[in-house]
Amino acid sequence: MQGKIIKGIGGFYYVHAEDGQEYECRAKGIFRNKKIKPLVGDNVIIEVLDELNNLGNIVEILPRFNALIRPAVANVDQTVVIFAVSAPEPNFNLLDRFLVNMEQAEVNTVICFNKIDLAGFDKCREACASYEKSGYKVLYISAGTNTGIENLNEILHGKTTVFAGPSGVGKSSTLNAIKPEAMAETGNISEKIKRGKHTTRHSELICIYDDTYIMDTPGFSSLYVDALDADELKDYFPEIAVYTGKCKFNMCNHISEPGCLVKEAVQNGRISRIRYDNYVMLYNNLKEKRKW
Ligand SMILES: Nc1nc2c(ncn2[C@@H]2O[C@H](COP(=O)(O)OP(=O)(O)OP(=O)(O)O)[C@@H](O)[C@H]2O)c(=O)[nH]1
Ligand SMILES: [Mg+2]
Ligand SMILES: [Zn+2]
Repeated sequence: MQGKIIKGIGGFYYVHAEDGQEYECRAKGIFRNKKIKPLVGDNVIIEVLDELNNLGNIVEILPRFNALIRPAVANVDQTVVIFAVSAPEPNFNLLDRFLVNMEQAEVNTVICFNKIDLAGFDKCREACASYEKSGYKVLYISAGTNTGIENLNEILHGKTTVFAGPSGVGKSSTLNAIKPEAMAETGNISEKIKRGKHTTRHSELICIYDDTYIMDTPGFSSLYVDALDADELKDYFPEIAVYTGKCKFNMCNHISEPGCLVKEAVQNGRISRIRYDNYVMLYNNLKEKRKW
């Protein structure tokens, strides 16, 4: 029988099967030997061991069309990366590292700024305008006051979407705003440290309606940009990538080369200073790493 892994906890995989039931499954030894780990989002074949208690075995993982490492999920159409405009304050460097990871994985990403009720629309727009010039779709929402949720809903239709972002930004709250029956657990922000408690501990796939799924994932606090050369980084910033081969030097990396059109675009505000500075920082990190 075929099904989809909707959750994995402590070696058990919860499979939503085509008979409409949920089975608690183990992955058979062959996967462990081959070092293949089933992922949330995987389409699998299961054998039912116990019909009364809904227990089974995963006997086959069907081909994945993609798989992300962080968060570890498979068969993803797009990600919605959620950051709060306030509480916690947005870390744009972390956001840019996430975006580079998604560009590498070739997964389309929409940026969603949540908690606009805490800062007011104008202030949010000013703070976040950087990303509108980046070529990414940017949404402003408040899961708390149900603002902008329809706009988010529109892009979800017919797709499997990962909700990713740091802890406490409101991923689970946003899921609940979209589908109150999901009743995803949300945590309170500690007033002192302005950080969310890590309430979501396991990635979980939730069916919103036919053919439309959301993966709620635990928050991340660090992310690495590696597995690429410094020279390749420019391909993963869409608004910088369009300048490839157009500067004075054909191989320009837009760092300190003369006649650089990217630096000119930063000067006159067509490319965001925040994004460019993060690009330079990541570029230098990658260059450093290669020396070792
Ligand atoms: N003011 C305000 N608070 C919000 C909003 N959305 C979420 N919160 C609050 O922010 C806190 C964290 O929300 P969660 O939905 O648990 O955050 P999360 O991203 O799922 O966090 P992790 O599961 O730890 O990754 C909760 O106290 C929410 O009530 C919002 O739009 N406005
Ligand atoms: Mg959560
Ligand atoms: Zn250049």
